[in-house]
Amino acid sequence: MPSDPSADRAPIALIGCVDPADQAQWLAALRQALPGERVEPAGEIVRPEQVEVAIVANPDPAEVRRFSGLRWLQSLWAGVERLVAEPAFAALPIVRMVDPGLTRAMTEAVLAWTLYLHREMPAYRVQQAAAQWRQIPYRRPGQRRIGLLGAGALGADAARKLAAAGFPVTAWSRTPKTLDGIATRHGRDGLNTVLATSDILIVLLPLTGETRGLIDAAVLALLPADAGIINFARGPIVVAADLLAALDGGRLRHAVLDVFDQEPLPPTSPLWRHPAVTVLPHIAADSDPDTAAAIAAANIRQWRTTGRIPPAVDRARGY
Ligand code: NDP
Ligand code: OXD
Repeated sequence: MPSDPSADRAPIALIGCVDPADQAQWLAALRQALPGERVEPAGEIVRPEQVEVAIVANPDPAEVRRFSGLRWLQSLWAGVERLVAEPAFAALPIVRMVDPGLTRAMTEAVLAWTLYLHREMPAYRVQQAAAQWRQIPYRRPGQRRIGLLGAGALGADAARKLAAAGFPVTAWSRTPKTLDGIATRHGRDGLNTVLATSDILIVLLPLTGETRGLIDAAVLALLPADAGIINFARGPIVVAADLLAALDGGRLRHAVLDVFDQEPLPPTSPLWRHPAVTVLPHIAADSDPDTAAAIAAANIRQWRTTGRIPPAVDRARGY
């Protein structure tokens, strides 16, 4: 009788899917992608200290602490700032999600909401509510400069597709980067150049000690008059009060926000009802169980075969 390789291995814990339907969908996708493993919800694991690897979906760090024998974490999310900030995991490698399926979805969202601003949809929505027939002069994409903060797995692809759609793009990163057909800048000095040429500023940075509060009143003041901003990264990178002041003062035209300091965005937040703000419920690019489970499975299989943990978040950089 063939032996079951999963029988003598500790299970892999799935931590952090709180919605039962969500959890069932992830479990099914992960079990299908990892036929030689037992993937179990964290709450059902009787000997948590035996678990060596956990697959985590934005978990409460306290829940992860129960698993004292962990060798590494595979995140189903691209952003891992909560885990990185947890002192108890300072020595635990965190492998974040880098998935071409997620990148495709994010680029689609970047294109959709860039075109939303570029083709003046917020203004036409307001005009329609007032039964106002007024044609806003058309600008070609070549006349709308885009600044992209973040040129990593997500930002680099979005930059390429925006450039292919005809927009002049300047991408900003921490270290120097070369991207075909795209102007690039890096470091704090490079930021000012990017801001000055961003009719639409798109934020795709990780949340770190350096990026928290980066987009404040001083930074917003460097954008061209009437600029738009899209934040698809993390709420605390943009200082909400400074953003509201810039919108109220008429310096900025419109903000598209998918991420917030507190999620869900509390009903009392002034952002909900602000005429120059489009609120999205963190939907720019959701991890897709079908594609993300395959990436997590490939990482785990590689670790089982070689003993090498896949490339993990760099603690010193914070991402
Ligand atoms: P990567 O780590 O691949 O890329 C990060 C980019 O940001 C890199 O270009 C990096 O520079 C740059 N960067 C980091 N710190 C700084 C800094 N201090 N100054 C300048 N540039 C900096 O991340 P991803 O592209 O995969 O993801 C980005 C973020 O998007 C995630 O961390 C997450 O928060 C968010 N996200 C949001 C989603 C949503 O649905 N709203 C979905 C998925 C992700 P360098 O190239 O030099 O390293
Ligand atoms: C992520 C996200 O980080 O969905 O993956 O925000």
